[in-house]
Amino acid sequence: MKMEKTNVLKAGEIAKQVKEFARLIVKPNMKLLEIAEKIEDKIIQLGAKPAFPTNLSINEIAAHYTPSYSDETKASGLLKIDIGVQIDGEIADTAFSLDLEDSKENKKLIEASEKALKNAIQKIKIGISLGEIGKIIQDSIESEGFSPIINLSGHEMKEYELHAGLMIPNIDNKMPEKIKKGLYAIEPFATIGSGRVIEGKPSGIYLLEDDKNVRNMEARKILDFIIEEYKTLPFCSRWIVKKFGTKSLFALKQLEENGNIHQYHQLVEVSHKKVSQAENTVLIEDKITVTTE
Ligand SMILES: [Co+2]
Repeated sequence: MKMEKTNVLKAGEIAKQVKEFARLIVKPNMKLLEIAEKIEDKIIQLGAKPAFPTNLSINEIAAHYTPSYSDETKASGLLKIDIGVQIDGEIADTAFSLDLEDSKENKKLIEASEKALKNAIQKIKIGISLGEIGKIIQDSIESEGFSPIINLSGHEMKEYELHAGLMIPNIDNKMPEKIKKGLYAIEPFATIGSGRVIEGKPSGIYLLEDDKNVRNMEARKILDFIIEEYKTLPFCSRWIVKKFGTKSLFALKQLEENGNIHQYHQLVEVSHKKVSQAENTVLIEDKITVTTE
């Protein structure tokens, strides 16, 4: 599938602006629901769409937390803000972490993932192996006294495909496969824990799996909306409730049971220790362009 470079760069520029906006507005004790809605409204205001529901994951939750429509959770601790922007399916994926409790340890963890991201981007180019990039990330995080999360990784992106093609490891997995031209998200995670995530509670984040028929009329209507509006990009129950009301929650359950949509789980650090994340999107051609910075 061809890539529209103009949209790739524009999505990146918007993601960068939204990240700056988020840094300004997020304060301790602000509701996650309000943060997610402000970020997603900003993306739309700037002329794009969310590429996935804004992830707002606190402390030991590494990823895949997005507020539900009635979520009362407040921002606290070590908060990771993972933002996706898309224009006609071309994606920018970027994340940063905030210390909301003035903790020295949080700040060091955040610095470690940021340093790993910076070092990986400095070295990435056509022909470098995946294992070599993983080694740079692992060494950067370990030299700060922390561990990378070994079962989370960066990823290639294609039109309407958030996770496509190559995976960019966060450890030296010795993978000899080489980076080629394309669009990649690099996302190191650092933790004081043992460095692995396991599945937690259902996240309310979904992906279209199969457009096969579903008997229930309401479910069919919602499935048609999902196909039209999100295509093969992730969406969440909060967005569906906003459009169709709370009665749509039952339809979502039916779609999941019928195999039309897949629900992700929250990803939690196995030893329940804090996790930081940093992420940018990089366009690899003969030259390297960080689209989200
Ligand atoms: Co990503």
